[in-house]
Formats: sequence, C-alpha cells, structure tokens
Amino acid sequence: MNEAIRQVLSDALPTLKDPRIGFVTVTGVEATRDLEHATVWVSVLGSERERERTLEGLEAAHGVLQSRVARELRLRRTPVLAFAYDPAVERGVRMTKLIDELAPEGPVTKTDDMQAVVAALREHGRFLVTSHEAPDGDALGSMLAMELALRRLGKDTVMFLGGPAPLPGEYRFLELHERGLRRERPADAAERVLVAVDCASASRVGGEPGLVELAPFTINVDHHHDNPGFGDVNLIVEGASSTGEVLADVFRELGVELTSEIAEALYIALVTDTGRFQYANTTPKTLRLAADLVEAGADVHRVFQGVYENVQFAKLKLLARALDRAQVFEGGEIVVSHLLRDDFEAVGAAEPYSEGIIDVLRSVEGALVSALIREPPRDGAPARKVSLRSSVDEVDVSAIARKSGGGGHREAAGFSSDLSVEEITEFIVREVATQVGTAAER
Ligand SMILES: [Mn+2]
Repeated sequence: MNEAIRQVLSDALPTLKDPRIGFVTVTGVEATRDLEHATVWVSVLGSERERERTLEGLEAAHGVLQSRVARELRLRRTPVLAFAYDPAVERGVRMTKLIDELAPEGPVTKTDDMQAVVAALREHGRFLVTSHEAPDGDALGSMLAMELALRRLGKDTVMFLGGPAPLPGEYRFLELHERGLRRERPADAAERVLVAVDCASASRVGGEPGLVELAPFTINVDHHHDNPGFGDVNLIVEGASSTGEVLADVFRELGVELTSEIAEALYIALVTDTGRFQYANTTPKTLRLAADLVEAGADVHRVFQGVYENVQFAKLKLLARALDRAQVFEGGEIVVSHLLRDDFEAVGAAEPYSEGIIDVLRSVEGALVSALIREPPRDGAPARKVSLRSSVDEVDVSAIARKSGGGGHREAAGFSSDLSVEEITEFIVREVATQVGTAAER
C-alpha cells in the first residue's frame, strides 16, 4: 500500500500548479496500519528556502492529493497525508533508484505544458477559440474567457462552435452571439491557431469533425483525465475543478488582467462544473479563485439567475417525463431513466434541455450511479446518448463509457449507442455490479 500511495503521489505532484512547489520527489510513504495517517517523505532539490516553500505548497495541496489517492486506489478511508523532508536522501540512500525513475525514458508529463501554452498564446497572432460539442457552462465560460483574454493581448481572435444544436438557453445571458460567436466555420480557419478549451478528445473539438486536422497548430487546455493530449501543446490539469480554473492560472502567467467580464466568464465555468461548489472536485483552490473572481467583478447573483433561474417551461416538463420513467436497480444503487425522441417533441423541448436531469436522478437516497438514456431529437444523431454519474469512489463511470466508445471523468461520463434502452440499461447495471464487486474484494 505504501508503494501504491507513493506511485499515485509521484504522478500527481507534477500536475500541481502551486508556484511554491519546486523540484520534488516522493521518496517513501509510511501509512499507519489503519490507514488513518500517512507520512510522505519527500526530497527537494535546491536551497533550504526552496525546500520550505515546497513543503508549504504540498501542505496546501494535501486535500487534492488525498482525494486523488482515494480515487485512484479506490480506498474507502483516505489516510491524512503529512509531508516531511527526507534527510536520508542527502546521505545518498535510495537515490540510485530515484535517479533511475527520473531518467529521460521515464514517463514524460505531456499534461504540464504551462510554459509552452503561454508561449504559443503570446507568439501567435491569429486564433480560433472553441470548445466541445453540446457545450456546458465550463465549455462556454472558458471559451469566452479565452477569447476576451486574447483580445486584451491585442490578438485577432474568433470564437467558433459548430454543430446543429442550439446553445443551452441558460447561457443566453452570456450573449455569445452578440460577442462574436460564429456557428459557421470561418473561411480562414485553416490559418488560425486552434485553441480548444475543455475538450476531452479531438473528435469533440468545435462540434465539427476535422477541426484539429485542419488547424496549423493546436493549443489544448483541459482538465479531463482521459484527454490524450491531441494538441501541439497541451495543458491538462486533472486535479482542477474546471477548465476555467486552469485558465485562471494561464492568464496569470500571461499577465492578463482579470476584467469583470473575464472574471464572470471564469466564474460561470467554476460554478457549473462544481455543481455550485458542491461536487468532490471543489478544492480550497477553487473556492479561493471564486473569491478572487467575485472581487474582480463576477456578479454571483446575476450568474445564479442567468444559469439556474431561467428554466424553460418545456425543460421542466421534460424533467417530469424523465422522473416518471426513473427506475431503480440493485436495491436502489443504480437509478436509470430515459427520454424518447417523442418526449422532446411532445413538450417542445430542444436537445440541451435534458442537461441537469441526471443530477436529479443521482440525488436519490442510496444511489451510487445514475444514468440518463436519451434519444437526440434530430436527424443524423446517434440513436441514443447516455450520461452517467457516479457518487462514490468505487465506481468509475468513465471506464463504463469507454467500453462503449465514450469517455469522461470517473464521476461523470457519457457514450453514444445504437442499442435499445433495455440493452443499455442491462449493460450499465452489469458493469456497475462488476465494479462494485471488484471493489468489495479488495
Ligand atoms: Mn469541464
């Protein structure tokens, strides 16, 4: 177990963005038998001052690191991590092994390219800023924030989101169209550096296939753990609540001032991707950033009213249909519902109106996993789209989604399918049962 924790932490440390954290190596972990506490021994290259600052940075990040350990090792109880300087390293003990690990053939962190991303944004002059198909608040808020930041740098920049679906109504107050969003690919797209924010895979970029291939250069900024790094430069911060949170760091590095408009766009990304600061991805850093954004002029109440108190009546009626069809499996551990194409038509709902229904399903007592199967009300769409949510560490819904060609996060994922509602339901129930069974055997 000690070695497993050490491995997770070693992988996690390079993704931390705290400037205090220097060149640090985890040399050992000693967890107590009951897994309540763990001492994490680290060595730090540099002066005593750098060592102290690194330890401060690690202390500050202990919550994020702890939840990562719990998630990756699927622990019911997570040891409280205490960081300590390992004096043994100075005496050369364990060093050979560690040097081997740091050798160039070791894993290269493609996800930690802050400087490369910043340099690319600085150097180039013309940009196409985009996000993923079926955009959510993080996608739209991050896209807008990036666009505004590039404009402040005096760049020639265009926001673009293709695809047939209208934008979700709760983001109408962002006035993206008025602010220059294009739904048709600009004629000069092939000459613009593509900036993809919050896109977990190349195929989701811009709501239109082939955009990444077309671009002369692609900058990929994201927080999805399964992002393969499809850009020419990539900054993928798995521990970040939202892409908006990653962008705040990028803008600081770029020296872009947080205007009230940029701050509000980032705040929308944060508040929506954290479920109003209540999901497990909400960290002290997220909350501090939220405070900074409010200080910089983000209007909390305006965003609340815009995003959450602007529900179309048809959306309410669509929710009613989904709730009416909800079923529980495995003694209530799995809640599944579905929406047929006819449902959308009968209540006059557009495709994005089904967003958020899954969160109502997952709130059911005893539910570990919730799923919403829906038939997109448009031609050319896959027959069925499935959203999955997990409320526990033991179940990784992105693994289930990947088995069907989808993807996402451990706690939120999705896939498309041509199978029937019944077949999809059976598949989900079976996969969850397998994962829960595996976790129980540990
Ligand atoms: Mn996101």
